[in-house]
Amino acid sequence: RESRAMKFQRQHMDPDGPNNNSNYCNQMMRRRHMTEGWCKPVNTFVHEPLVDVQAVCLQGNITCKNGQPNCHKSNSSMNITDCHETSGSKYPNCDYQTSQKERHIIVACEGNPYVPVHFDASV
Ligand code: PAX
Repeated sequence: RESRAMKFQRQHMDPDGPNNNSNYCNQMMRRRHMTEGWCKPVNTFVHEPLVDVQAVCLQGNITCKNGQPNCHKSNSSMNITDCHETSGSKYPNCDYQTSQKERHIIVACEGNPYVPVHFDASV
């Protein structure tokens, strides 16, 4: 079955994106299987090389939103796209607003190797 590390990559990594169109989130949320069974309400895609996102696990250690101690904030800002479900979205017709940003990302890391498994926030 899919590991937590692989699930993070499926849900949050798009190094070659974004494709610069307002339909990005509608396409990607579906293509990456986040509109099956429900519409995932908020999801961020990171447009940086995987090695650079994995390296965040070695950067500033902070407390996560849930109180766990395994979050890390990127030293640099990164190119990201936030996908937010619109008010008119209704499963199975999941509809998203696409917003491109440059932000520091905060991820939770686990395991050996110590790699990203959860996207906590962007700041
Ligand atoms: P997840 O299910 O929250 O975490 P996500 O990051 O894609 O998925 P499994 O076995 O899958 O249940 N894990 C942790 N979770 C939270 N906090 C810590 N410290 C932690 N350490 C390990 C994926 C797995 O990581 C494990 C956790 O147990 C899961 O294991 O955000 C909800 C979703 O929205 C995304 C991020 C979350 O999805 P919430 O409620 O935390 O705010 N999301 C949210 C986003 O992509 N972008 C955003 O800006 C925000 C705010």
